[in-house]
Order: sequence, then structure tokens, then C-alpha cells
Amino acid sequence: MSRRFRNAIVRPPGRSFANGLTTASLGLPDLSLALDQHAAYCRALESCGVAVTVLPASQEFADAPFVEDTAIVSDGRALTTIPGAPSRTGEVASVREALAAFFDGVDALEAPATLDGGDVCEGDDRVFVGISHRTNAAGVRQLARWLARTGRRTATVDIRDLDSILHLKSGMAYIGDGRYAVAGVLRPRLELHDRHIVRVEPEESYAANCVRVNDAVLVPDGFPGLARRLEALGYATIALDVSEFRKLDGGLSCLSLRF
Ligand code: CIR
Repeated sequence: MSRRFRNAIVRPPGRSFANGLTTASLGLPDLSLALDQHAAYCRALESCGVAVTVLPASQEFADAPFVEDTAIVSDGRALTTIPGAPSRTGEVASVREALAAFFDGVDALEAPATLDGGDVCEGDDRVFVGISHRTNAAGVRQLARWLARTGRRTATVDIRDLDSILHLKSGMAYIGDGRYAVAGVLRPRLELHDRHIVRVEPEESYAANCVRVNDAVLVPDGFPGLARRLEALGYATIALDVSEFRKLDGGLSCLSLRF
């Protein structure tokens, strides 16, 4: 079982994209290639039966294509976040406006909370939330209260000491059917039985940021081990090149809000 998505909100990179935040030493992203990769990403979402709402590119906010960090959508309600990087808080207003077209009322986290959507990994029975350099304890508390209104449980995972991942979902993804793709660094921190884990090998750890979208799993191109493992379990996979987003610490999940 997995949640069915009908809609996604995305935002293509703007002219200032190369100024986005990064810890990766992979060089500057190429805007024109990033735009092509983004367009292919949108086509893949559409091929999974999702209607894609494309927000205008932002020239002001370089990291604005990573829309996932600005809101959480769960059980038919939406909540805007306060991204943990001060340079990103201005991205929220336009996402809020876009969400208002789909939901009656959009809730909002309140200061001193900070939370990036990339730290929220929603499974069927519980929601894992990372405490990271972007998401603080107040953010986790407010989110847990918001999720509890529909009986959703949260499990907190502290990742502040892990330099290799920016967000919780840089290292794990819920792929449906009770299963999570999990990178090795996170495995000991999650209370998950082995049968619920699809291992992502250390040399492929970037691929842990894959995304189940309806009947397929989007996986980053160039990580055949995970793709093979998923296919052996019966999943259809769609490989997408997101090299230019990786240069800014981004991946497949951060490029859309899905609901
Ligand atoms: C940032 O550092 O905020 C962006 N350059 C990357 C955000 C990636 N978001 C995500 O994984 N959810």
C-alpha cells in the first residue's frame, strides 16, 4: 500500500540557481541542464498520473526549486514550514498561496520552530522527523502536535552529527508496502525491523532519496544497485538524472510537494 498522489507543486530553477546553498563539492550547477532535468522530472510525475502545478521560477530565492522544504501535506491538510536556513524563509509565501488553491485553510508553523520538509519522512503507521541543522526541537514538537490531530505518531531521529546528510530524507525514503529505502548511516537510528528495510549500499547512498509516486518509484539515474533491488521486489522504477540539483544538496524528493 502507498498513498496515491493526484497533485504536485514544483518550481523550476531561476537565473540565480547557482547561488543556492550547498555543502557538496561538485561544482556549480548548469542552469540550462537543470531546466532540462526539471522538465523531465515533471514529465515523469505526469506519467505517474499526477497533475503538476508549476510555480514561476524565483530570481530572488536561489533554493526555491526545493519546494518540499516549505510545506507538509498530510491527511488532506497542509502546513507551511519555517525553513531552517534564513535565506529560504521567503520561499514560503508563494507556496502557501499555491496550496490555498487546493486546501481549505493552510496551517503554519510558528517561531521559534524551524523545519524543512526534507526532514519529514511519512510512512503508513508513523512519521519519522529528523532533528537536523535545519529542523529544531520546537519544529518537531509543533509538527508532532499537528500530525497527532489525525492520530499520526511521530518518531524523532537526531541527525545533527551526520555530516553526510543534510536532511533525514537525504538518507531514507518510504516506498510503500511498509518498506523504507535506507542508507547505512541511518539504519541503526531507526526502530525498523530488517524486513521493512531496503538497503542502500554506501556507494549509492545518494539514491536513498528516491520517491514512490503511485505505481512507480523515481530513482536517481546512475545507481543501478538500488534500482535492481527495487525491481526484484516488484517495483517499477523511473530513473531520472538530477545531477545539477545534487550539486546543491538536492535530490528527487525536494523538487516537489506531492498530495
Ligand atoms: C538547501 O541547502 O536548502 C538546498 N540547497 C537544498 C535543499 C534540499 N532539500 C531537500 O533535500 N529536501
